[in-house]
Amino acid sequence: QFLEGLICHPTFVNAEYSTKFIDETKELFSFSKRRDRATRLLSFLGDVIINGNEDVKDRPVPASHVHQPTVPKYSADQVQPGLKQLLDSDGPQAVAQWMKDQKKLLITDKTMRDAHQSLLATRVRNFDLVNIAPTYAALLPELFSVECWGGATFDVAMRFLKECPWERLQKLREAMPNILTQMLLRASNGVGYTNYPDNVIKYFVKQAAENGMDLFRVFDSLNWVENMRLAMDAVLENNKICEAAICYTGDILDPNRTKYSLKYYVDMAKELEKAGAHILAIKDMAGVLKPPAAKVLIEALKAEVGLPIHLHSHDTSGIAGATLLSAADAGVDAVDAAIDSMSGLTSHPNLGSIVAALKHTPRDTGMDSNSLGIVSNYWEKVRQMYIGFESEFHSGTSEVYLHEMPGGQYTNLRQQARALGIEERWPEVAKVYKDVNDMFGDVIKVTPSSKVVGDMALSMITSGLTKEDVLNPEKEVSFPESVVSFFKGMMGQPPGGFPVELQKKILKGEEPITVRPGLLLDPVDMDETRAEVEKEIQRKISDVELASYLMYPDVFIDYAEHRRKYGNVSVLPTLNFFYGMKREEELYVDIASGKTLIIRFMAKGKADDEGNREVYFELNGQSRIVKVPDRS
Ligand code: 3PY
Ligand code: ZN
Repeated sequence: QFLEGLICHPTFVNAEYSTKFIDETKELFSFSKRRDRATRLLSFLGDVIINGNEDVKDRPVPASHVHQPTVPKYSADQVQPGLKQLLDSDGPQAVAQWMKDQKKLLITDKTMRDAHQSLLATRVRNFDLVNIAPTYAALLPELFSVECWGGATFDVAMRFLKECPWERLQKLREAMPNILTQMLLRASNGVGYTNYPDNVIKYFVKQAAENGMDLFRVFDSLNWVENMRLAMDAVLENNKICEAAICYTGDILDPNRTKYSLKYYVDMAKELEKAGAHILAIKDMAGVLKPPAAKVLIEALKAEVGLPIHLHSHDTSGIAGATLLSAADAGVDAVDAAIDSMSGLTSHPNLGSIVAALKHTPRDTGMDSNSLGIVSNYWEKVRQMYIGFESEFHSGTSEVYLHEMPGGQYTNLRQQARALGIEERWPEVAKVYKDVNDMFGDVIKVTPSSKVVGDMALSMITSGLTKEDVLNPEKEVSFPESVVSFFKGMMGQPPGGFPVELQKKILKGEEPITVRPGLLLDPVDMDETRAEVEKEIQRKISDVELASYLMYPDVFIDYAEHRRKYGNVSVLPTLNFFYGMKREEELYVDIASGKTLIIRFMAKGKADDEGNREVYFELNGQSRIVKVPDRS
């Protein structure tokens, strides 16, 4: 390739070269970079062919007819301007005002984040998200926003999918230039499970804003407004849309559940309005807001608060669609839904059905059902490739009103139960989850407080403890780390405080904190941290990589090592990423714009004395061999 590059180079062809030509013509060597990228990808594929991808081990495998779906191509002139242009030209307040001034029911599509977090253990890869994004831009410009980032996706992208969450954001932004991008930010818990120092949260929000995020839905897992302000202010400082969320739990119509009353929600909404939110979200993370309660809640909020209201729910019960329609009647401005083939169960109500239900009514969404059908067909095919991550749930369940488990946690907790060998005892897990909630003082359950409740429930079941054992001051109990941290106040203060006796038992004499945890955490020295990371991984890191490290230090280091060894594996189609290649299969891999590798898997060799096996490929027609340690 070097010679080929040399003899074809115009300077060489025109005999205009001097003795310095080879030293000064860097592009002559660029093939080695490309070859290096190719070698790393072949090593990855070879490893998956020999050893399998650990993440799908012992999971159901897609049927043989399942394939990577193709997408229709749209040109840039088919993309109409949308709300993104309004945000960029007139700012976030103009978007909020526009929401209130118009009558259609606005819809956010959750498919690219919460829906797959709730149905497929957050495993949908950059490849499948970015592929369909131009279709969204061309066919679905009426969407209010596309939630495509944040929540658990940040962690899972690096930890399991070995891909860069920031690349996801940048590529989606580029592919959907007219649609608002939306993310879920866990206030001071960022996109993690613990409280981060204030400067880390500010840095993270700035990076997200600069890399393509438009609308930040900010919530605190205990509905503690004090703990939301910092993240909200960071969004406001970056001139992006600040959507402050109230997590909904309990039942405002149940006279026996007085802790989370209508007044509680209205008061919190007023606080968030004062704190500078542009939009108010009602985040019904478990899907327990019933249709009649939605009407009462939305009417009250519309009467008492000036902000546009955005309702989020999950369809675990099977009737969340009715909740959205009831809220639409009551005047809610926007709702969350998922594309048909990714809707229902622990995901969200069906977007296409909401659109159809409201046709020829004053809240007609104006969205086109045919376009939605095209997008839904794509997701249906994508979903088939992720069958390994599907949950066991096949129907809606009214049990959700009892345990109030968030949709995003449902499938994860079940995976955890499975890893502990107690999946068979799922009904018991759900019951103990409720007991833990009662013991902990009826807490709001959403990441990370929901993890605290889930960890405690699993720990009680695996160690055979009852509620009475836990509450008995005489009985020695070993509490999970997350539970201790929660009772120390490290996730903030729950409404109504902690149950005092249990807190004493858990903290064993240690004093809890009562202030915002961020006030006690020292700021991170960014330059020093950057230098440490660069030393550890032996290369320079970008600003967004620093943000990844700050959120998940160990996960980032592992991911960086994977990337060093195997390159950017997000360019591989999903079936090949999870299941390797079939013999004689030919694969076209776009490693950069205009640069495609043609990979054909030929054969596997026998293991040598050191336990390595050769894997034979053809790369762009040339034979290539990679050596892989056989761990199978
Ligand atoms: C998350 O924090 O990831 C959630 O989806 C909470 O509902
Ligand atoms: Zn959700």
